[in-house]
Amino acid sequence: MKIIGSFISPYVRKVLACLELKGLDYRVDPITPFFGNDEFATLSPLRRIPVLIDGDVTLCDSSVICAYLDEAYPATPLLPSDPKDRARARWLEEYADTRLGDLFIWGLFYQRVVHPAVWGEPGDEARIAKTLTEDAPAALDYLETQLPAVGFLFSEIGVADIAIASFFRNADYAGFTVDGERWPKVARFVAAVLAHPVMAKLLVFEDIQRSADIKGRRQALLDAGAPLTEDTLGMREPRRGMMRL
Ligand SMILES: N[C@@H](CCC(=O)N[C@@H](CS)C(=O)NCC(=O)O)C(=O)O
Repeated sequence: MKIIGSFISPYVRKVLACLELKGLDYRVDPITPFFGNDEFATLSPLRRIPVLIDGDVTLCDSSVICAYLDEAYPATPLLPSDPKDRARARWLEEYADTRLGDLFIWGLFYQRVVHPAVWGEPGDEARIAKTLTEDAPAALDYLETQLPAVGFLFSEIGVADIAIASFFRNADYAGFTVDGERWPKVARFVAAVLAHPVMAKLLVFEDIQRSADIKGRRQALLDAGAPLTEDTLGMREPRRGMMRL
């Protein structure tokens, strides 16, 4: 199986962690968002990552990909078995991808990390301030009512736990930490999921990607055991996709 994506995307991380949880073999075609060539656009019409290629099937969108993985490779399920729990897991996955994505990716990580690096300009300070003072606290208030005081959401770790925690790792990269006194359940839950072996394993590759010089990055990742394919879809100049700015 091939995943087109970057180790530091929260949506890619979610898919890779689910592949790890299921013990499936995969390779990553390492593309940086906004730098995809025309072939990438034919595989991903919204120009977004991740993309999964499994034999003759090509799929976009992390939720579609994880649902496919769970149906095609049912061992170690990503969802609980009870219908009500399954529905709640899907909702929390959707809440993470949509709301936490808006806040932590587009409101913080994109503004503070991606925008200066890719477009060479500072991000939107007003948007960062609104995210930090209003929108993120409201989301954490909601999560505090949804997350358990111990363990994972359901009996075993699954896609909803992984999706939620994945966004907090990018929030951390953008300088945001959860106030454990105000949101103790969120702080404990995020720490527990990020410490799980399937997430911890990926952190090694993320650290290299964030710190290694771009010329030495590929070799550093390979040396650390990252399962990479050839880099076939990148290009030199970034191209704006259909970003939700
Ligand atoms: N709903 C999609 C969102 C994927 C997404 O937004 N990925 C970002 C990287 S974190 C991307 O590729 N952005 C490029 C763009 O919007 O042009 C999913 O769950 O896979």
